[in-house]
Amino acid sequence: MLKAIVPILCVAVALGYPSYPSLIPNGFSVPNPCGGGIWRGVGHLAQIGSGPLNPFGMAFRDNDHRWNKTLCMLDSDGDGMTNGEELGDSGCHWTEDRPTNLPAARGHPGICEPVGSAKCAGSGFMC
Ligand SMILES: [Ca+2]
Repeated sequence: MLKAIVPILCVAVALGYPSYPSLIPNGFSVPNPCGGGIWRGVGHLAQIGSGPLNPFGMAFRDNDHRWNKTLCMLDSDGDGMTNGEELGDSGCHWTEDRPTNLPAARGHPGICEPVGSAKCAGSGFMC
């Protein structure tokens, strides 16, 4: 049985959790605060979506991987914008089951922006 489970776990680890972006507003189009393009691992410190979690990833995990008003109203990265404002759901109305049309994401909810600014110095994150 172990021989059957180990390969499955290895594939799951290698792929990460691709469904998580579908559980948050604009999860597949969060801008990269370190330059152009998209930050694929919204809950991670690494752009590719693996390794340690960023503050938003920790809050998402602690909220049972659910987007709701509680997570929406948080400012996980402490940059002055709520997670909802950053992800284009400033009214906190988006749900996984009834996704609404949203404006584009304005920022990254897990990385204090602008990166390298005085207000973000305490985050320790560098591009
Ligand atoms: Ca924020």
